[in-house]
Amino acid sequence: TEPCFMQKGENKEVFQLPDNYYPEKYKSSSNVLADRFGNDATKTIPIRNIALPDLSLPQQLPYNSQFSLWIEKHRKMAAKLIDIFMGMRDVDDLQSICSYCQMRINPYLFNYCLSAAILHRDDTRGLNIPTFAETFPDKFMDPKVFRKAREVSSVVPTGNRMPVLIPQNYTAAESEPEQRVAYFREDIGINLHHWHWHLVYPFDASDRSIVAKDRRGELFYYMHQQIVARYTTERYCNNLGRPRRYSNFREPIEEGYFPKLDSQVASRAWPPRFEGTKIQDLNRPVDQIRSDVSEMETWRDRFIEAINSMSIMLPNGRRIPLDDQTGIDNLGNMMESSILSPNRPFYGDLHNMGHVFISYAHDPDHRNLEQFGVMGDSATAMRDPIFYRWHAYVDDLFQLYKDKLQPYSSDMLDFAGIRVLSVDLQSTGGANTLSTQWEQSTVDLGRGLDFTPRGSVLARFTHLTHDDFTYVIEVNNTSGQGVMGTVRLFMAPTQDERGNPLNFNDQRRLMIELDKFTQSIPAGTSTIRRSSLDSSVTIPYERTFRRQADRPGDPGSGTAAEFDFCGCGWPHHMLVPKGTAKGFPMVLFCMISDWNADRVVQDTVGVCNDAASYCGLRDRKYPDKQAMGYPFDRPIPVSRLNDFLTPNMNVRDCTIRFKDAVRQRQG
Ligand code: CUO
Repeated sequence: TEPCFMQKGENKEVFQLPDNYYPEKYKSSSNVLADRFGNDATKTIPIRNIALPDLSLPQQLPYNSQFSLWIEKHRKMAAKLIDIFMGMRDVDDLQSICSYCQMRINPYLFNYCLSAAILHRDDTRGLNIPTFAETFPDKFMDPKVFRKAREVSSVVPTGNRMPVLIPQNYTAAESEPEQRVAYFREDIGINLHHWHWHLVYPFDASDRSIVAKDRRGELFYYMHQQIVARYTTERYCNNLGRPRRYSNFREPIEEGYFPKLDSQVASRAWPPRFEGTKIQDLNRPVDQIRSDVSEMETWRDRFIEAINSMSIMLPNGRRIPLDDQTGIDNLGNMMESSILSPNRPFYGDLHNMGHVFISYAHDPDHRNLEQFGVMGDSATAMRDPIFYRWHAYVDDLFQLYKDKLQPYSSDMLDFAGIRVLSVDLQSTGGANTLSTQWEQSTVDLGRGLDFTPRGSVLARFTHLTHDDFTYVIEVNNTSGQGVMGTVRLFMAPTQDERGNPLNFNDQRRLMIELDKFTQSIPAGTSTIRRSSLDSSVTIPYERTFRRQADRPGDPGSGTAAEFDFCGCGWPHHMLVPKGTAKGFPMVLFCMISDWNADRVVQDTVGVCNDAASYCGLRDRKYPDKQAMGYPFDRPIPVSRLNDFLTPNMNVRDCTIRFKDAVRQRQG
């Protein structure tokens, strides 16, 4: 947090601040500071002295406090600051206001608002910003790492530094069954994806166009539905039952969670939640939060009533129908809730306040002066087992609506003339066997360490990974001419944690999207080969963890704005569930649907479009006309997956085999 200092590789660039930009406490020493940081500078960048806007609202958040988008007071501060950043005439003015803000505004708030502004301004597309894991590594890893890193950075010269090892499974002992899926909950890439998703899809802003992205309410539903499906599958692989729905807000939460994270900004440990804690009425004047648990119940009941009556009550008392086209999008916005909710005063803020109630369960009236737990922050929420219990329940509420829809008729599923003869996986493990294991990778903590001397400090962490594989799809096209199709690939478990076969309606909700792509299909028989690396769900490891400057030649890179949008995407190393040592049975599903019915006519050249399934496209429509999750998003009135298949679909039983070994990431 040095006020006038920024380093790029070997070059040290120094901002030259106008005198009035220094905060009071530094004013008397501004010359000393400028000398200290400026003496070995390779370049000095003068900062424009602009007429400063009113920052009193965002400055109300103490510098050393936590920041949460789910707290309305914080949200208003963020909206104001984003407005200020968006309103700057040009990049020089933006740079100027940022220099002014950096020492005055809470760093989390500042970083969020600047990231949002960079993402939404036209003139910041060329700007290079570091990944969030580098800026605030304290949100993603064991604080012991920082002590070691401090040691390394002050004793060992850059170049000779060995990576600091981040332990695996450090938050609980093996006697805690939930710990078996800690590799998923605490995965750095998964948490980064979730933070990015919420950055790209904010639910509040004074500029409505920042929120009003195409089908954002539906994507809120779908992306989180997929998280629950993936997590449930991981649980089955680890002999754990599906997440129990957090549906009774009066019941104690059985699972405790002890995050073992320290906030470097707040100089505090993140508070834990003990086993058996109940959420309680909130009264925290300091956060301007006053809400009773009964309010959540009222919102929930109104949400369910809307589904039962298949209509939404508007503020003027009229009702609009929940239809096939926009129903789920409206419900997503009502549930989250976002400012696009058709009636926020009436339907309230169920999902967001669920996060808030849970994150303050340990100190609902602030008598212990504690801040929120990990559920209060989109960068950390997925670490806590209750996240999945809450989102599984939220998903059940969405399913109530989906269950009201007519099942797809065969003409909404079939593709005349197209027959999928077979679908197979080819990988190192042999045909239709996927191999998973641990892998160690490194991330640079240099930027997030708030001490000198700095420079690169690498941390090595262990995560799940899988061997690359290829889908091989045999197609027969009897239409007599070439056609365009959309290939949809999903995978689901076939049995629960006890080895009992899943009934199809449960299995359908566990269909994990693996890939979706447009394919030209010549007349006659042909073979489609598709690499797992090209998944429309994931982004490559490099994009999750490295800033753009570190990865020249990466096709998805190019600009920082692109990078920030492109930073959204399921981490590729988590594409495939862990499986088991003896092999966990899954079923692979392939459908080729008619592209003419699916296509969205738009120009996507130059748009980062390789993780559109969960993240959409920047400034574009969601690139698939079908409902998200199609063809499994609606109830299906058959009892076996095989009975559901139309000729343009096929399935293959496959196995995921896990090897308990660690390999090093190459390169
Ligand atoms: Cu992403 Cu609850 O919305 O975490």
